[in-house]
Amino acid sequence: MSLNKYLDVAPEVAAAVAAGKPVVALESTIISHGMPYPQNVETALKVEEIIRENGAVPATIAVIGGRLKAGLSKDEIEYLGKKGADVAKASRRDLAVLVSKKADGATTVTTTMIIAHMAGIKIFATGGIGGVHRGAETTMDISADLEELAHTPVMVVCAGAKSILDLGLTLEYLETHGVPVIGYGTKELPAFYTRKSGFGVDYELDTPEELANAFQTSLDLGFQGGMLVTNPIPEEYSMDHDVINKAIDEAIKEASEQGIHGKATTPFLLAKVKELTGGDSLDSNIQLVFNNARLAAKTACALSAKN
Ligand code: PSU
Ligand code: MN
Repeated sequence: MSLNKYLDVAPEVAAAVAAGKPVVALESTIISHGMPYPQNVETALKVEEIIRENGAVPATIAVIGGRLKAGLSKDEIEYLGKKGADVAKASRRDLAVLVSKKADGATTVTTTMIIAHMAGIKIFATGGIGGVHRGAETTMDISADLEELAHTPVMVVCAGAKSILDLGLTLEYLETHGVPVIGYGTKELPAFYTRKSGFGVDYELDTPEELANAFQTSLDLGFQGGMLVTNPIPEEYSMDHDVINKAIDEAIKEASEQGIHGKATTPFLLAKVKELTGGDSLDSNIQLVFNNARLAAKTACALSAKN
């Protein structure tokens, strides 16, 4: 494999990829913009540990000093976690300028998929993806994550999407762009903090082997797009529907009153929801990321066993 000249793959990650061993990519916007310090750093390190316990090598992804990094050191994770929202949130449109300026960037689902693919990593675990925002019929606010899922062959394991988004329109967009939405052990799309959303997924698959088979088949078919696996939050950590939906409605109202728009919208809504629900939503958020890391690692092992 000839690697991109701006890419640095950590030696352990490069060795695992070269040997066809299981590797799981992780994003860094969840560290810088998704959770407060120090829980963000603790969570990021614990997620790496969970991936190792389940037989795979973790590769946390970020842009540091203009280098695309697949595999961060503890110090680099600590650095991003401490800087928090002072690190640029880097989506596809930001990457070239940040790299040319030798700047730092926290990678979203979009840029984590891009860099994972460059490094030869096929599976990526996170919390929630971006999607079509409520009111998108007038704002046109649709996350670049959906477009990336359409074009980049990486499996993304998440807990569904938060209802800060219009989940129905998000599913329509994914359908149009040919992205399969899989429910892990469920026929219903999970809504991040809750196991149910009222919307159906395309397919239910029930084991890591089934997930690996489906994704390998997509690769064998020569499809350039990804696959979205939605894994419901464990029952004991899921939140009350009414409590979370009330907080989300309030957060959306405040965002519109304050004229929040563009790339600031998602971080604003996430922080507001957290503020309105106290520590409960943060605890749920952390637990669902752990749960996704376990499933992604097991699926990476199953995929590796096929090759
Ligand atoms: N949704 C979450 N948690 C997150 C994000 C989204 O529940 O941390 C982050 C991810 O990095 C995602 C990004 O890729 O926000 C989407 O931002 P936008 O909506 O601006 O595309
Ligand atoms: Mn947006």
